[in-house]
Amino acid sequence: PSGARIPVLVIGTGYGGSVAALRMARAGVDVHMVEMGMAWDTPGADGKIFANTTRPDHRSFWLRTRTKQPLSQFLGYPLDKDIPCYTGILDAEEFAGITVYQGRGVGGGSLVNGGMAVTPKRENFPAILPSVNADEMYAVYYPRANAGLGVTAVDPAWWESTACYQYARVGRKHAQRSGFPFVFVPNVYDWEYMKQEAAGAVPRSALEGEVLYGNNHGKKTLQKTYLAQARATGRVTISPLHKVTTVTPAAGGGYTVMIDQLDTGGAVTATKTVTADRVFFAAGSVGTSKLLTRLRATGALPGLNDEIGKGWGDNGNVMCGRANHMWDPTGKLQSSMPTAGIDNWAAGGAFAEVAPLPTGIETYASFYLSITKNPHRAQFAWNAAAGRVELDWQTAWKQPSIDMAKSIFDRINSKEGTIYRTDLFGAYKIWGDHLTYHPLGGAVLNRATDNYGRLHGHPGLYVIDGALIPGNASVNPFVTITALAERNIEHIIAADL
Ligand code: FAE
Repeated sequence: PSGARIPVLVIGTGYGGSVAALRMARAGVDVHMVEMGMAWDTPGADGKIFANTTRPDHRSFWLRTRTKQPLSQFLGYPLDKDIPCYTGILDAEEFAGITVYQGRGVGGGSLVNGGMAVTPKRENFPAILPSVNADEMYAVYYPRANAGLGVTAVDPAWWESTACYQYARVGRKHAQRSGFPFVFVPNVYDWEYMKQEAAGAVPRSALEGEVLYGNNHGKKTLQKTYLAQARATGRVTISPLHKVTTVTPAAGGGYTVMIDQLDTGGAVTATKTVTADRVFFAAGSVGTSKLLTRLRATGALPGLNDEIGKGWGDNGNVMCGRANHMWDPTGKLQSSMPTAGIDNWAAGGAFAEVAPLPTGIETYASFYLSITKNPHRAQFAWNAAAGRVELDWQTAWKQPSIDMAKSIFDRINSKEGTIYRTDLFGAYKIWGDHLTYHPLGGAVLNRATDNYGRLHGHPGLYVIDGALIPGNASVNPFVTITALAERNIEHIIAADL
């Protein structure tokens, strides 16, 4: 209720926010979570909560009148189409040099992501989070995160035989024939459910191509894991369609938080104020960075230091497709949950996810999302005249990522006698270099905050999401975001609460 005083307010319900809420609630603290997106717990007119990837509708995008699909073309035909403006699930947030895809709703990115749950190699960890004790992370917090998220490995025997991973087996064959290490990657999808999908015994989700606009079945999103457990404590409340706009010190201690209530057209229907003793920024790398950058620049939080907004990276994301020969079909049935990667990190700076292209037809295409060791870091800044936060990333900064991805795919193409696809990202364009799925940084650990996420200059304010990680995780990031949140919240509960 407006005007209330509460002990803890958490901004955002993604990985960082969900870990913080569960652990504080279990420690006996009442927690209120504020989420700008929808609850995603009610079926639409078609009986489904989420829209299919191949049939986007109003539920698919956050306040857009036209879709902005990551793969904008197929066989040279543009795929985007008009849709009603709605508080849909996937935000294609456009900055000058990059489009940043993010999940919107209770569960954050877990609603829209591919579920790939990757723990980085131990040897790569010091470069990811240099100030964090790696022994503790690998002994305690990565295992805790993997358990909390419900991470499991695909049954290898089933993987070898099922039609829906033909594309991944082709990916393995080509990787191994060129001498690259091929690695299996765990996932949060319920593999028993997927086997039942393949057997025709249950409604299909991963095998119906569902992913970008939500999974109606099978995927263990945060709604089913951390947030379900948090709610079960009876101490956690969540307000969907509420967006935090301002956090500022309150006269009697604590922080005054201003919140806009939204309708499903995105209009503000009410403005509410609460006072919280502690506020956790868990709005995601972009959401947290935008809030903190504006609040610092406008004087609402004058004590924040000048590391706010710095150290942002795209996790080196770059996409590409390869055209296979007719004797290497990738299958018309493709599970939307990836299971495998090509690891050329040490030698070439690239880890390539063997990604699905679930079109329902045989495409003879192999599709990859590469994570690369891109050295560029961008900065958020407040543009007072325009009244918005901007990011100075440049599209040309993807060139090192393209070069690193080529360390894998040029060699595979040469070995297989194949070529790149040029019909997926625009006419004759090979590289998907205009986007990221993995925004990281902007309020970096041990710089904008102390070594546990306490913001400098304002006791009682914390960052606990992907904004803490300085731009690159060497693999898909949500397990690392979750594990770091587990580490930080344990320390904060013991020392501060
Ligand atoms: P996040 O999950 O983004 O949660 C932040 C939440 O805060 C969101 O629900 C926002 O709506 C909300 N919010 C923002 N601003 C406000 C505000 N002012 N007031 C109230 N609420 C607000 O943050 N990662 C993997 O590891 N494996 C994958 O397979 C994978 N696939 C992906 C596929 C796609 C298409 C996308 C978009 C991402 C993928 N990711 C994947 C990335 C992963 O989902 C992402 O790193 C995490 O979700 C980030 O977690 P955070 O807790 O930082």
